[in-house]
Amino acid sequence: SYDRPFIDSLPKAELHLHIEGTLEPELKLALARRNGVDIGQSTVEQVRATYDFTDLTSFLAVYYPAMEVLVTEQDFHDLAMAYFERAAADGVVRAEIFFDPQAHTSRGVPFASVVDGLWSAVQEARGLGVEAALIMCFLRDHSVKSAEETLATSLPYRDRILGVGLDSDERGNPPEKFAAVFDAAKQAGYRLTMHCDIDQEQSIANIATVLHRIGVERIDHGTNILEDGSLVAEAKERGIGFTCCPLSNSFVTEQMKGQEITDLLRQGLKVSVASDDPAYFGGYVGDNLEALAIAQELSREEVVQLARNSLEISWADPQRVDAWV
Ligand code: ES4
Ligand code: ZN
Repeated sequence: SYDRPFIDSLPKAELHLHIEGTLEPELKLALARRNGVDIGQSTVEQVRATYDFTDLTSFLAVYYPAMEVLVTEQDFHDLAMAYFERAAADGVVRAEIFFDPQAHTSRGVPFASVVDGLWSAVQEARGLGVEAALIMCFLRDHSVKSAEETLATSLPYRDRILGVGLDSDERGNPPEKFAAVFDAAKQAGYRLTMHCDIDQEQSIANIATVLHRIGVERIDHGTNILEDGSLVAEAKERGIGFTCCPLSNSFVTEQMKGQEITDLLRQGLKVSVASDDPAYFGGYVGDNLEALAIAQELSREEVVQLARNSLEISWADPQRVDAWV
């Protein structure tokens, strides 16, 4: 292992983690039993065997059905607490976690159950030394109307939700589809980030749109920006944050895209490493940093820079960030 105690010792932020993607097989079985949901498997090995995919489409086809075991406020609390315990062990001092309300409200789970469960875990995480926050993602392969309704439903919970993002299948669902929803979210006081997935047909056009039209502060993934030098210069000038997920990339694209992540880092962009859906992609943030460091033979200074960037591009109180870096 690549000096794992050193990696773990660095204070870091996890900024790209779908909380539903932290559902480990053991917890999935326990929740299925607790809620009387028949998931068709009864051992960890059987569940793990279903976590089998080769691209985004086959991943999402496993990912969304797995959520049927998440029913009650307590389930969302337990899911998030299990994650925060792992995060603390990885040296995560700040966790801004994504959640997908539409993946739950569309199954009849009330928005309040999701947010109340996650929020009580956010508060409990302080006792573990993890300062956490919630980012609500819209599903880009659902309608604009559904996103608008989700935004409206969220407004009474505005003080518990720090920002909004955009995830799920990017193909055919470009950022401009949600431009008006993001304008309204910004008006309501939400911070903005968006996924720009790896190797899309329109990667550069979509990255230009999120920078110029949407006005995001961060881009989730986004390493295809390297294909356009003027966008790289602009992102550097503006201090745009990038949340890159090597282990996820190796599932969804068959490559870690480690060279691209490292190029952007060495050009001075605010690149960070994160874990996306760790229960499915084989590792949490420390595992992602370790995999990238080994593959790219990163120096200790570069690993430190990745951890520092994650804190600097986080949406934590700047005084808290100064104390961590
Ligand atoms: C996701 Cl890997 C990936 N891509 C798009 N949307 C997602 N939501 C959770 N994981
Ligand atoms: Zn993601």
